[in-house]
Amino acid sequence: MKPRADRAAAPNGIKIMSIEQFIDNEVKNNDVVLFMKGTPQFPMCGFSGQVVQILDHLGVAYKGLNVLESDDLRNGIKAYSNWPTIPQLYVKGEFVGGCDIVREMFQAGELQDVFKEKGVAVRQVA
Ligand SMILES: N[C@@H](CCC(=O)N[C@@H](CS)C(=O)NCC(=O)O)C(=O)O
Repeated sequence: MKPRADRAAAPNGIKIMSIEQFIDNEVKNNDVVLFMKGTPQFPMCGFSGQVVQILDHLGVAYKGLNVLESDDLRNGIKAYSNWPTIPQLYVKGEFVGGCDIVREMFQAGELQDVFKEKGVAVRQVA
C-alpha cells in the first residue's frame, strides 16, 4: 500500500474519502458504471471486454473504472458489492452483475429492459 502522506497532512476536521465513499459517489453520480480491468478503449481482460462490447453495441454511455490502477478499488468494489470478481456493472446505483449475468441478460433482452425501466438511453434495442 502507498504511504498516505495526504492523510497525515490533512488538517483536523478534513476527512479523506474512503474507498467505500468513492465507490458510492461514482455509482450514485453516474447512471452506468463499469468496474473493469483496463479501459473501455483498451480492456485488459476478456470478461471486461465482453461487457464493453455489449454496452457499446447497445450504445449506452457509461463510465469505466480501471481496477488495475488501484488495489484499494479492486478490493473495495468486491467488498462494496459482496461479489468476488471483476467486471461489475452498476446501473443507477444498483449492482446488475458480472460478465456472465450481463451477457445472459443481454441475450434474453433483459439488460435492455433494465436500461429502459431505469430511464437510461440506449441507441439500439436489439
Ligand atoms: N464469471 C465471472 C468472470 C470474471 C472473473 O472470473 N474475473 C476474475 C478474473 S479477471 C477476477 O476478477 N478475479 C479476481 C481479481 O482479479 O481480483 C463473471 O461472470 O464476471
